[in-house]
Amino acid sequence: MATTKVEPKPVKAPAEASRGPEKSYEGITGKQLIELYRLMFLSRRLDDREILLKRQQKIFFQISGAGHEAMGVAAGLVLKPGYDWFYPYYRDRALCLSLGVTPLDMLLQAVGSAEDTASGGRQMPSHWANSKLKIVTGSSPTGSQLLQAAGCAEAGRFYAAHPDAAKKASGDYREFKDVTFQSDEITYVSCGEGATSEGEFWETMNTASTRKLPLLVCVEDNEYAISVPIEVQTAGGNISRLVANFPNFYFAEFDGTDPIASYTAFRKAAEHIRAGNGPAFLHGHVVRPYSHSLSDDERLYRPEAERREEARRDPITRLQMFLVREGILEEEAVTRLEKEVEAEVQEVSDRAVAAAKPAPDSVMRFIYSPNLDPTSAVFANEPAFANPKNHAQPTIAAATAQKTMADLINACLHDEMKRDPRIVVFGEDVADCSREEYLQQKLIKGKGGVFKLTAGLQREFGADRVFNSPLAEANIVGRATGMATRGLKPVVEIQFFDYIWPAMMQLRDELPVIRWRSNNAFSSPLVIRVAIGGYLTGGALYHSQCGESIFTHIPGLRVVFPSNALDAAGLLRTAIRCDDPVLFLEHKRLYRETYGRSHYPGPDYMVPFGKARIVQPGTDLTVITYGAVIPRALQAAQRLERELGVKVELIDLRTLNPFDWDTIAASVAKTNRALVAYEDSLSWGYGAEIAARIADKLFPQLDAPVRRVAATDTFVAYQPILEDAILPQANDLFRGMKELAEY
Ligand SMILES: Cc1ncc(C[n+]2csc(CCOP(=O)(O)OP(=O)(O)O)c2C)c(N)n1
Repeated sequence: MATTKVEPKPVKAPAEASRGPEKSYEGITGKQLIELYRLMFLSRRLDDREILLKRQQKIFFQISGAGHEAMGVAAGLVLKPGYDWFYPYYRDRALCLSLGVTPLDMLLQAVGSAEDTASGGRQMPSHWANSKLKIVTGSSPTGSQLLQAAGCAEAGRFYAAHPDAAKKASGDYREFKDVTFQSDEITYVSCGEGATSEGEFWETMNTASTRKLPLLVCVEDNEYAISVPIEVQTAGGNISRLVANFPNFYFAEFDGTDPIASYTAFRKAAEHIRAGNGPAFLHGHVVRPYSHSLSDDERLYRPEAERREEARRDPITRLQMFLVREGILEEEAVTRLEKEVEAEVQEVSDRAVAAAKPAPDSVMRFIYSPNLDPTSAVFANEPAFANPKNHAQPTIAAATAQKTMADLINACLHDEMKRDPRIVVFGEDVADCSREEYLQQKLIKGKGGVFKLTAGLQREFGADRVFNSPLAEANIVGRATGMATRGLKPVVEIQFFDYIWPAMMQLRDELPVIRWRSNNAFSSPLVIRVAIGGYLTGGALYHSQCGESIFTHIPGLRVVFPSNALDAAGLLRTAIRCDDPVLFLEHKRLYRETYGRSHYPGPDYMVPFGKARIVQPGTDLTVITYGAVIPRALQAAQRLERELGVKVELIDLRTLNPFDWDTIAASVAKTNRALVAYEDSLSWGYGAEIAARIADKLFPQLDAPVRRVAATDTFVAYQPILEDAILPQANDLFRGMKELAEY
C-alpha cells in the first residue's frame, strides 16, 4: 500500500540546476505544465462565464469544478481519451477539457441547446457525456455512477477474455451496439468525499476488490458536501483510512491541488491497473473556492477566516506562481495565455447563447430504442413444437407431461446464451456453485437459483458468464447497467421482488434514463428477472409483494408479467433480444403450477410486447388482468357462465409497459362492461391506470362503471387465513364479475 498523507503546501519543485519549459518535474515537462495551466485556467474561466450567464438568466443552473482542476488535468495527462472509459463527477470540468470535450460543448449544455452533444438540452450543465471520448453519460445522484463504472470495467475485461463476443450480429440489439475494448484499459470513476457515504460506494469498493477490476476510483475531497463537513460525513475524517484494508488496490492520498503530486498518483495507479494487478483508489485533497453551486451560499456555514485560509491553496494561483518562479513562463506570457483563454471563452459563449434551442415536440424521442421496436413483427415468431399435435393452449386441466414456466424460462436462458455470447447471468445464488472445483470434482449437484431457474447455466457456459453477486441488489443492477452500456446483455436476477428496493436508485434514476438523458448517445438494454407475487401460503410480508405499478410508472423501462409457461418463454426471448431495458416479472406461484404448462416451443419462439392474449372470448363482460390472477379469473369466469350464462371475455395483458390498448378497446366496445383485476393492493395499483383510461376514452360505450378487484390496502400476511382475505381470490373475482354483469 502506498498511502501518503500530504499536508497542503505550495507546489514545490525539486532543486535542480535547469529551469524552464524543458525541465521535468516528476515526469511532467515544463511545456506540459504550461498546457496544464492553460486547461485549468480555461476550466475556471468557463465556470466564471457560466456564473455570469446564470446571473443574466441565459442559463438555469451552475455547479463549478473550481478547486478540483489540478487533479482533473493530471488524470487527463495519464489516462487515454477514446481508449479508457470515464464516469466523471460534476466537478470534473478540467478532466473533461483535457480529454477533448470542447468549451463550446460545455456551454451548449449550460444553455440547454439542441446542439448540446451530451444531452440535447436535457441535462444540467456539468453532466458530462461524449461517446467518442468514452465519457459515459452521468447523472445527478451522487453515488450511482460508481457501480456502473465497475460494470463497465468488468465488460472490458470480459471482451478481452472473449473477443468473439464483441462481434456484431444482426437480428437483435447487437446490430445497434458497437463494441470496442482494450486489453489494458482503465475505467475511471470519481466522486466527492460526501458521496463515499453512499452504500453504492462501498459496494463498488467491495466488488472492485473481489474481482480485481481495472477500475480507478478517485475521491476528490474538498471537505464539504454542500454544508456538511468531513468530520460529520466520514468516521475519523479520512476516507483513505477507512478503505485501506480492501485487498488488491493501489492506494494513494495526496495534495489534489498540486498537479505534479496528482500526476504521480495517477501515473502509479494507471501502471498498477494496466499491469492487471487490480483497482486503484486515489484520494486527493482539494478545495472548493466557490459555494457548492450557485444555489448555495457558503457564507452561511463557513466563516470568512476558513474561506481565506482555503483560498491560499487555490490550485490556479499556486500553479501560476510556480510557473513564474520556475522560469517556465514569464509573467507577461502568463498574461498573454490568460487573455487568449478569455477571448476563447467569450467567443464560444456568444456562439452557445445564439445556438438553436431544442424543439418542444422532441421530448418523446429516445425514451426507447429508435432502432428496434419490441412490439413489431420482428418479435413475432411462432412456436416450433416437436409434435404440434401434443400442444394445447394453457388450461386449468393437468398437463403434467408438459413443461412448467420454470422449465421453459430455464430452457430459454440456455438457448439464448448459446446463441448470444454477450449474455451474462448474475445475481444472488444464480450460479451452480461459486467454488467451481466442487463442480469439476462432481462433489455436488449445484444450486442454480433459489427457484432453480438458472440451474445448469454455469455448468454449460462457465463462471465467466454465470456467477454469483454479493448480497446487494443495487450492485446487481448498477453493474449490469455499466456492462450493458458496453454492449453486453446482462440477464440478472433479483431473488425476490420484496428486496428490489436497494436497487431503486439504479432502477429509477439510471438504467431507464440513460438513453433519453444522453439523447441516444448511450443505452443500456438488459433484462432484470424478478420473482414476484404471493398466493404462497406462508409467504408473508417479505416474500409476497407485488408493486409492478411503481415500475410501469418509469418511462424507459419495459415491464413484462407472463401468466403461463409458453408466454414466459416467448416474452423472455423478446426481452433478451430487444434493445431496451426490461423488468421481467416472474410469478413464483406460477413457476411450477399445473395451469399454463406447455411443450418446449423451440429456440426462436418470441412474443412481441404490447400484444394481449384473449384467454377466453366472451360477449357480456371484459375482464382485464395478468399474472397469477389469470387462472383465478378464468375459474370465476367459467363459474359465471355455468351459473348465470354470462360470457366473460378474459384478457391477459402479458406486458404492462407497453400494454395492448387496442385489444382492451375492441373488447369493451363489444361487451360494454369492464373489470380490471390485479394482485397488488387496490389503491394506486396498475389497474387504476387501465380503469381511468377506459373511463376516459370509452365512456360512451360503457353500460356500467369500470370496476376493480384487487388486494386489500395492506401488506400480505403470513397466516393463510389472512393471506386469503388479503389477496383477490376466485370468489372475490366471481362476486365482482357478477355484480358488474348485473349492474
Ligand atoms: C443521492 C443524492 N443525494 C443528495 C443529492 C444532493 N447533493 C448534490 S451534491 C451533494 C453533496 C455532494 O458532496 P460531495 O460528494 O462531497 O461532492 P462535492 O460537491 O463536495 O464535490 C448533495 C447532497 C444528490 N445529488 N444525490
